[in-house]
Amino acid sequence: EKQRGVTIWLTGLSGAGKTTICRFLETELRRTGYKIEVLDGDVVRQNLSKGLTFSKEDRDENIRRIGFVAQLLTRNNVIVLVSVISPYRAIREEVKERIGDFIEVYVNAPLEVCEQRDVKGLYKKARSGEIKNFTGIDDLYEIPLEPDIECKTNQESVAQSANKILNKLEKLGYI
Ligand code: GGZ
Ligand code: DAT
Repeated sequence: EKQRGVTIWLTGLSGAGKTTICRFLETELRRTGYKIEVLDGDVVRQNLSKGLTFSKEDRDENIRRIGFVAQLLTRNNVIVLVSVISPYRAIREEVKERIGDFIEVYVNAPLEVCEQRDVKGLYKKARSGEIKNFTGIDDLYEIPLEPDIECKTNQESVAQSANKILNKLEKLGYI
């Protein structure tokens, strides 16, 4: 039977666990033989979105570009894993409507937890003022109101978070 494409959109604060969950899913799904692509904010900003800032306009532009690529891949039966903060609700909704086969995952850890993890030392820089407009510190994050899945990464293991997504994919017939 032919594979159906879908975009799995992970949204959440820096350090919430988006990249970690994506890596786990990527490994798991590739092992099973599915066609997968990953669009990670960090990587996209080095090529497709090179030069964009973290202003609202540029974040929305970043999300629009990623949404466009995700749409092309999804309609070609690829499972697309997107890992971006995507702090603004309106643009997330816009992308969701456009793609259709779309699963919104809210990767949720309290700001204090993300800040304590400080995976890349960016919260420290944001607190000291070295980085401006850092999401959660001096920039907005609009929480998803009705995500398809919520992963509470301070209460569950990476495998548990990833399994919630795999179960949903199975239930919806994408895998
Ligand atoms: C948020 C920032 C900022 C600011 C640099 N605000 O933990 P990371 O490092 O890898 O994830 C963050 C990444 C965010 O890029 P996205 O493309 O996902 O953002 S958005 O969806 O809002 O367009 C962080 C790093 O870039 N970073 N400065 N000011 N994150
Ligand atoms: P992000 O990509 O959202 O910026 P990350 O994946 O780089 O975040 O960092 C998340 C950190 O949290 C990483 O050190 C692993 C840890 N972590 C603990 N429990 C987790 C879970 N259930 N899911 C994802 N990451 C988890």
